[in-house]
This record gives sequence, C-alpha cells and structure tokens, in this order.
Amino acid sequence: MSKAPTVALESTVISHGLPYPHNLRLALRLEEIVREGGATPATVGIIAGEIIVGLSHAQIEHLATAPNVRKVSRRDLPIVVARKLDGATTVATTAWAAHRAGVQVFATGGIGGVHRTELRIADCGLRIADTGLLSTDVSADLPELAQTPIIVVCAGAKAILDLPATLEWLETHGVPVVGYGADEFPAFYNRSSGLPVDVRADTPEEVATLFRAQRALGLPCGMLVTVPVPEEFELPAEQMEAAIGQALADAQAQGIKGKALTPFLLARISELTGEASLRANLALLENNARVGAEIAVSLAKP
Ligand code: PSU
Ligand code: MN
Repeated sequence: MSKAPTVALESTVISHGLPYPHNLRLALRLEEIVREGGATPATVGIIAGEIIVGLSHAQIEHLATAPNVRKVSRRDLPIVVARKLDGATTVATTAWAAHRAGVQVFATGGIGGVHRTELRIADCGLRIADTGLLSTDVSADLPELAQTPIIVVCAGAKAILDLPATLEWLETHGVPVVGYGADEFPAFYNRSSGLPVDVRADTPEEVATLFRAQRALGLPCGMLVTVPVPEEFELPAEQMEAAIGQALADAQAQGIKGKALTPFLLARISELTGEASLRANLALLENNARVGAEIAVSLAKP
C-alpha cells in the first residue's frame, strides 16, 4: 500500500532560527520546493494549544512574526496544549507530531545534539578529550530519533555541538546515519567533519530501501539522512571555529543555559559571520527540502 508523499517541516527555525523576513520567505519557499518535487509539504507548529501538521499560510506568518511563540520540545508539549499557547516545534516535536500523522519524511536544517563541555571544565585546564566527560545538555532531538520511526533529512549538526559525542549517542541508541552522496557526517556550514557515516546512499531509492528494511525489522527508531551543504555555500572551517569559540565564551559569560542556549549560539554565530552564514543556512534548508521530497516520492511508490 502506498501513501501520498508528504514532507514535514519544522517551525523552530521559523520562530527562533532565522530573522524576519528571511524566516517567512524561507518557510514558504520550502513548501514550494516540496510541491515542485511532487510531494505535499506539512509545516508543523502549535496554534493556541492545537498541534497542527500542515499549517496554513496565515498560521506560518503568525509563527514567523508573533513575539511570544514558545520553543516547544517534547517536555513542553503538555504545557502549551493545556495553556493553549502558540508554539514552534523543534526537530523532536516535529518528528513526533509528523509520525503521529502518518508522515514518513521530515526535512530540516540541523539537528540538536550533545553540547560541548570544554568550557565548563576550562577552569581546571582539562579538555573533554582528556576526561571523557559528556555534557549533561543533550538535545531532546536525539532521544526522539531513537524512538520515532521517521526519516530526518538534515545537513548534520552545527559545530557548536560535540559532533563525535553526538554520533556516539546515535550509535548507542540504534539510529543509523546515512550520508546522502557523502561518506562523512556533514558539519552544517561545512561539508565534512572527518567523521564517517554508517552508510552512503546516492539515490532516494537507496534511502527508501534502507528505511523499508528498518521498518520490516520492527526497529522502533528513526533514520538520519545527512546531506552536505551545497559546495558553493560552504564556509571555511577556521572562520566558523573562531565564531563558535566566541559564541560559546559569550554564552558562558552571560550564563545562558537550557533551551535558550541553542538559539543564543545560532544568533551569535550569524551576527559574527554575517551574510555568508545566513546564505548557507537558507541554501542547505532548500536543498534538504528538495532531497526530502525525492525520498518521500520514492517511498510512496508501491
Ligand atoms: N540547528 C540549527 N537551526 C535550528 C535548530 C538547530 O542549525 O533552528 C533548532 C531545531 O529546531 C532543533 C533545536 O530541534 O534547535 C534544538 O534545540 P535544543 O538544542 O535546545 O534541543
Ligand atoms: Mn538543551
């Protein structure tokens, strides 16, 4: 039995990830790209406590412009629903809601992961590599991937995170990482991280076959499909590393923690790197929506 090809899209990137009006333009453009690819877009968000898989144009505009849109990860769901609040869904809650609605593919920019610990232990002169310590700040995106059977298409995770620790976490919890046309896990603004993926797939059909095998085996988890940022938009790793170091130091100096940390780091990095990082961010999101649509179309074939 085949289902109509649908691609879910998240809303935290709209409300908290990009400045207005880029956010609104991007959200509508991603929907258009999915349609051009022969699939139906379903942007996920929460309006007055109602979880919606397939927001209207007006609802997307609301989440792009309203001042009090809460960033909603899994633990926030009962709160926004009970209090009838507006909410932007993260990768975790978008995946959860999309799967509940029967959607098998979700395209986004970057997933959350294990944060870096280096700065927390800087006082004693140690680095994470020397201690084996892991941050206690692990995004709810990771356990969601471990328990929700959906394909998440992304450009990897930003280098603000501890990428080796993030991949270790995914391995421990049984989430396969697929490199789409790539052998390495991409680092969002960069095409490579030096870290290998579990398998390479060069076509949407190969991804569909992997996902079908995962389902047929009764495995409960999702699959991460990582697509490197298009080459012409890639940023030099040294420039990114400097901006990341600065952003992490600012976050520590200002005592930024919890759910505010990721949006703070992302905003600070885009301030420090300017137009180039914004352009890369938009380009990879569009590219991922295109790949997501191709995979959804392939999965829908009998
Ligand atoms: N990475 C990005 N842009 C984003 C996010 C991550 O490059 O907008 C958002 C996603 O919605 C992701 C969330 O699910 O941040 C992770 O936040 P946290 O680390 O607090 O779980
Ligand atoms: Mn966190």
